Amino acid sequence: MIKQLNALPEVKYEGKDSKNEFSFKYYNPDEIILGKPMKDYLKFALSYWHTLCGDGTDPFGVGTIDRNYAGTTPMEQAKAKADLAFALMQKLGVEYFCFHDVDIAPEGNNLSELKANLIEITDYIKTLMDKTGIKLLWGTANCFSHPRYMNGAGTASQADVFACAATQIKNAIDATIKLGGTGYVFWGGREGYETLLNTNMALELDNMARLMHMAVDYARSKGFTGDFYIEPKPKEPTKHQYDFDVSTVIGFLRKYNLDKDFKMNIEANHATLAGHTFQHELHVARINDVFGSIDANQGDLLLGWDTDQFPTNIYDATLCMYEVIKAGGFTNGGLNFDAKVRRASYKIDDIVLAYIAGMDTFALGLRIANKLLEDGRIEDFVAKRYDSYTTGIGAEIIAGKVGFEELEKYALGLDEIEIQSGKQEGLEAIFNNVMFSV
Ligand code: XLS
Ligand code: NI
Ligand code: NI
Repeated sequence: MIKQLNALPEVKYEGKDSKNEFSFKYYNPDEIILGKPMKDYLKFALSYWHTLCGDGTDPFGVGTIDRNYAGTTPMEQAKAKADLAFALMQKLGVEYFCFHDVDIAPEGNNLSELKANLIEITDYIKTLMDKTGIKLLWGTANCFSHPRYMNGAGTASQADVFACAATQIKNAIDATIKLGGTGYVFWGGREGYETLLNTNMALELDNMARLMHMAVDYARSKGFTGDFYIEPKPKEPTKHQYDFDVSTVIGFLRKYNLDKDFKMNIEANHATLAGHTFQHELHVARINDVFGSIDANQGDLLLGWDTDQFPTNIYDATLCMYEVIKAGGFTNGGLNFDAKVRRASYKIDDIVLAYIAGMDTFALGLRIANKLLEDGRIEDFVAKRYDSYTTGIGAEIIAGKVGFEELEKYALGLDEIEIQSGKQEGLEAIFNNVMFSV
């Protein structure tokens, strides 16, 4: 694969009229938008698992994507895989990556072998990072694929399994710190249940919180100053996942006093699986000060699972970047393409084109979101819609100066109220007007 990749041109910005498919039409990394280079607003990251590991296997067929990394031993293969990852990021100008422990290191036969492999491969990856300037956005541990986690990891019914999960997370935190990562993710792949008939939900949730506290205590003691993230997802692989959506996770974090250390890593496809829009999840995180990072992908609303497609929907990307701008941009987080090419897109060219499509989609989304804010009509409408809370009785409600007695007295003295229009269609038309005049 590396040979085919090397044969491809370096991907550069050529503008929207270019017909060169190996060029960016909207992503111009150093162009300043809202006072920052686009690349700093977008902070694109490569997902190691989909881009370097997934082979297109589905329940009906074997892999279609060549993952035969040159090298005889699993470690040699892991190194060849890392070489390909860094060559690909350089070709695309992607400056960050994200990994699970077992994406980068051979799993070996037991946890000790995994630990040793992780140390060896991170030494190697560190040299590639130093050479290229590419950085780690976040790391995580895969506590869902191995059969030992069939009943969960932090929420497993057996303490021995809990101990294995803690061990894997400890070593993944060490790897994250060693590579200078600014985030550590918890995604609860098996942290949920299939049936309440066999489940002690109260204990499982308490244990999950215990595991997270241990992770925070350990990482902070080792000097980690980045963010911890929970990545909400309502279902799949379990029927009910405990990290269901942003609101549910906020309740969990507050109950267990984890809200100082944890933020959200929000994935577009998980939002829609939870019956929300991507913007809804970002918005809820933003207004609760837990917006952290994004897994940028998109689902297929006609299918009911996490299809993890590369994002190409400009409307959703615009609303996403609108929220990101309003959140003040990313601090430790970024836009990680937790996305995979379709099974029939089996060539390395397809992976490059998929990243170009995703990066251009978010670059265009950023451009349009910026225009929407400059245009100001939507923002002004929202501000005016609530202006009754800035004076008179509204200001008194906000200031906590009135209660039911005072409000009753006030309301009984009112004449007929002229109720405002919500003006949804008009606002949608403004949105389209701005979107298509970019
Ligand atoms: C799966 C998740 C996973 C996380 C990292 O649905 O999106 O890929 O991002 O464990
Ligand atoms: Ni994800
Ligand atoms: Ni996902």
